[in-house]
Amino acid sequence: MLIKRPADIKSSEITPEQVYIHRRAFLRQALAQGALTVGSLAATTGLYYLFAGANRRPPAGLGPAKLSATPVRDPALTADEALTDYDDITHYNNFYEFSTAKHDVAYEARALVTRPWTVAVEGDVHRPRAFDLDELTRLFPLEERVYRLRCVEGWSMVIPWVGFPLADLLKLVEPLGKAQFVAFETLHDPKQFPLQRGRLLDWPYREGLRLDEAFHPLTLLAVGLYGKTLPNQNGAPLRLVVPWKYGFKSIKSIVRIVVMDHMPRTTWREAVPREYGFYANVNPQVSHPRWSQATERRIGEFTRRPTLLFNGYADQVASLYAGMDLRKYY
Ligand SMILES: Nc1nc2c(c(=O)[nH]1)N[C@H]1C(S)=C(S)[C@@H](COP(=O)(O)O)O[C@H]1N2
Ligand SMILES: [Mo]
Repeated sequence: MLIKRPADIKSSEITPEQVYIHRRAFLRQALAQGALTVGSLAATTGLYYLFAGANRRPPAGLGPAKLSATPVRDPALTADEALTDYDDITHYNNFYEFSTAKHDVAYEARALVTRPWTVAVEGDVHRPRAFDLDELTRLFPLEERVYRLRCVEGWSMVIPWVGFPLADLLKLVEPLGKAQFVAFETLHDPKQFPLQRGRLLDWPYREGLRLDEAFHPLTLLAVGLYGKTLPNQNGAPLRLVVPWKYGFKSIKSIVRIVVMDHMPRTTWREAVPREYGFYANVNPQVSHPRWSQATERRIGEFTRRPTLLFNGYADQVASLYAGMDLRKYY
């Protein structure tokens, strides 16, 4: 059985990529067969995505709708790099509410109901308010931002997001003087998210940022990618994107944003505190306890490339952490 209750799982066994568990089952099977098959070789190397065509696809017609956005020209805010294929961005997903198998997420997420959708923005603010999703996209001009996304598992993509700065929304609700952090929560709905019926994680998925990180111009609330509304598997209808942090910080399908005066509880940190910290800044010099973070595989490429400090955004964000020991605050 894949989904074990947390009490039965040794912390060394949990990763945001339960692929670790898959891989062991998979290696056992390969060993039992007496040989590594082409498929198993593919799954443990960059060849895996070539087999994506064999995965189940949602029926056509349920897909994303067109979205107009002003492309951002500021090179500090948008990367000039080859984009990852739409098909890879939308069929190689981590979204544990649906599945721990990346290629299955798109299919499992096909019927997620994303309208109507309300996002509550509350806590230590002068003007707490619930926003309808479509109201949000009317309130703020949409921008296209091309960002690198680096997962703690050691892969990366380049994604043309459509969204608006989180700062725009926070300014509207006016944080109180004592505000220091912002917490985010994914929708909790076990009827729609099959894995929320089990205890793989302490649902709903929660994430958080320091207030200055939340106000940073790179921090985006995304409502789309590749000029279309967000596919369900990528966190429709609204997800966070924090490009200088590991991907697990970029929480999907958000329904609640809470400004607070203390550091919020966050899902992966609570599940495996030794492995996942609150900050989770991309850093090639700070290894994950079970693997190095020095290099990464860009999806669509075959050889690994060096991982960059703050995922290549050091010029913009390093000052946020001046004087902090990045090994201690991982
Ligand atoms: N609610 C929720 N948000 C989530 C996750 C998740 O499992 N549930 N996975 C995270 C991880 S580990 C990564 S790498 C990114 C993946 O985003 P993508 O599938 O759009 O590439 O989403 C993050 N946000
Ligand atoms: Mo991730």
